[in-house]
Amino acid sequence: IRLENDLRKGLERDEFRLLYQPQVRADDGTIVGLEALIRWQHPEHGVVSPAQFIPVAEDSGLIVAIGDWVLRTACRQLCSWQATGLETPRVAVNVSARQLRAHDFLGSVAAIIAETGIEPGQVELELTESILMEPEARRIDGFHRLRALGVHFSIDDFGTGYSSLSYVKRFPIGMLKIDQSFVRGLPGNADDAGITTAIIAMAHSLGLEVIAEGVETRAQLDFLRRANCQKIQGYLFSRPRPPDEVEQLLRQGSIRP
Ligand code: G
Ligand code: G
Ligand code: MN
Ligand code: NA
Repeated sequence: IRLENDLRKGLERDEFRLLYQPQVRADDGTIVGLEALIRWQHPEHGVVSPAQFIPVAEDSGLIVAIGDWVLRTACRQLCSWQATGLETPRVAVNVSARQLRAHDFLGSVAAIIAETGIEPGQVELELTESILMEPEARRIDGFHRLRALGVHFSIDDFGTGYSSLSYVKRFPIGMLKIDQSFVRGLPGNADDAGITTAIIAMAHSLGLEVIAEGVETRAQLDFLRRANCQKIQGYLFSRPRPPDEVEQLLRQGSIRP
């Protein structure tokens, strides 16, 4: 209850901020996306990880307000970069299951896109497999409406959930994000290497893009390049960074591993 109250106050007092982690092309390091990752600067406890407060936000329903804040802040950031003449890649925002179950989440996405004036094709929503396991027709419609506007959808932490893939047929998914638990064991662990290779091949045969998360070493990158993984995200290229540092990277256009 303490943390819940603090979260509520934190929203009022503007204690949250977004970091952005670049996503790059595997072949030449061109920046092709930014994942927005929330941080909470708590007045007493310092920086609190979303791993700690997102579950509390979900249980209390505050995830709806926080989720709207994240999307609005990310859209505004891209628009303000564009206003200075900077070309921006798309921004990916994490969506929690509870947020999606909340009343008219997809409607609020459309409203925030309209309100901020961002080009819808610059927005990507990261969904988890569990979200897609409980579909209702109305919600699937909502996804297709946003997709028709230009919004992109990806599956986060791919391979850790049910991976039934039947949802790929029903939802307008464009990209799979290979979970970092598989990337960690590359290239030496035979299971991780096999799973990673299989996910990449499967994505390609379904016409989906694929990105590997949590890439930390040159050996992991080399393996993923040979396996034809198109995109990379991880500390090897960049940690999640504050907007002023990301702006410098965007001016460079690409990052060396
Ligand atoms: O950035 P970090 O590795 O600390 O993130 C920890 C977890 O918090 C990850 O699972 C990440 O997806 C999640 N997370 C980070 N930012 C957001 C956000 O804005 N919304 C939601 N729902 N989850 C987030
Ligand atoms: O659940 P999700 O995939 O959204 O979580 C992403 C989390 O992974 C973020 O909290 C981010 O800080 C973290 N992360 C990003 N790149 C790396 C990396 O190369 N290594 C590790 N260990 N964590 C990473
Ligand atoms: Mn994510
Ligand atoms: Na992930």
